[in-house]
Amino acid sequence: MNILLVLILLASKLKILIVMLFNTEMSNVGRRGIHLLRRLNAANVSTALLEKGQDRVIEASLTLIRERAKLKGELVRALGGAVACPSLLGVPLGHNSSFLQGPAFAPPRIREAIWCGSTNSTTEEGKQLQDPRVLTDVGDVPIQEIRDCGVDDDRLMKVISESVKLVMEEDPLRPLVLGGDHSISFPVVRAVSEKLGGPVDILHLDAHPDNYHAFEGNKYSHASSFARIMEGGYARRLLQVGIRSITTEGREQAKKFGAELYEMRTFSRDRQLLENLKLGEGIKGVYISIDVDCLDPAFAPGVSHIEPGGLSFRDVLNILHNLQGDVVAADVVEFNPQRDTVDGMTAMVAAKLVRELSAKIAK
Ligand SMILES: [Mn+2]
Repeated sequence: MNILLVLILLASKLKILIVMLFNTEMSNVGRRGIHLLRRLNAANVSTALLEKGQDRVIEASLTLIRERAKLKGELVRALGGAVACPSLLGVPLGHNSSFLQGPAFAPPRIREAIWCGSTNSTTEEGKQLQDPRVLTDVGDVPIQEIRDCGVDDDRLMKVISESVKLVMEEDPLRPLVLGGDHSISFPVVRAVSEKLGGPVDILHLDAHPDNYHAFEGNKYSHASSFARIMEGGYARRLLQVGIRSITTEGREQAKKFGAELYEMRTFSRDRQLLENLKLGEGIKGVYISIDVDCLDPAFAPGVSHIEPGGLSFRDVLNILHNLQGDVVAADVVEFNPQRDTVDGMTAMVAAKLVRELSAKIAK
């Protein structure tokens, strides 16, 4: 009887141990992501088989974007009269964030808020968003589906660039990209510059300069995208506005790249200049990158990196509305729905940024 009791006790202890081990293993898989699974698979599966499958998935993903862009381009051209038509392209990528990965879930929340019944579809300066010549949509790059097949970031970044080029292929469509974390700006700007055949001027609104050489060893980090952009020669001028969280390395990198820093601590002095910008002259145009955390958290709490002391929503709109220049593409990044208020206030903020950018691009 005693022996039986001991055996039962041992078995339950063993079960607890197994459950603990299993949980640890699962959380490791979760943390290290699909690349661990890829290595595990690689032991038993030939590389050729894996790569062939990845090629097919990527081709299918690009085909959907290509065909949607073609259809939307045909529609806009058939309606006539449009010289530039912004087209949404979602890039639901969050794994290059250094802290939280919620921005991967942003594109559908932003779309939902753009068309939310609580407001009408007219932009502040009177453009009608229901008109496909003012705003169209080619859908999302299926980031998670591609990563799930073990595709690495070198290739994934190329897929993002390729997707942007497919939109630009369909004149008069211009990419208006929904992030995602800020790492996506590198492949997007690269594609825009390569497709247009020269550098652009970049207006970058953000609490952070995102110019680390390789943050935490990741060259594709969301904190390193502007280092990649400047190294690639994709920008002539880089204006970074709203900056209020910058390290010594950040300042050194900004100096090295010749970036023009407009910090919050001197915003009242710089306001006049920033509300009268003229960019992109003599080159391929202007690219606008808006990190939602450029705004003070009072206006936009749904971000991963809450940094007090930022721009008001009206400050940002004044800068955008008054900007003179041909805006060839733009992105809105770093909205994190997992940190938003229950009524989705930051989603509405991100959506209004997208709506006003659409009005700025459309002509
Ligand atoms: Mn930021």
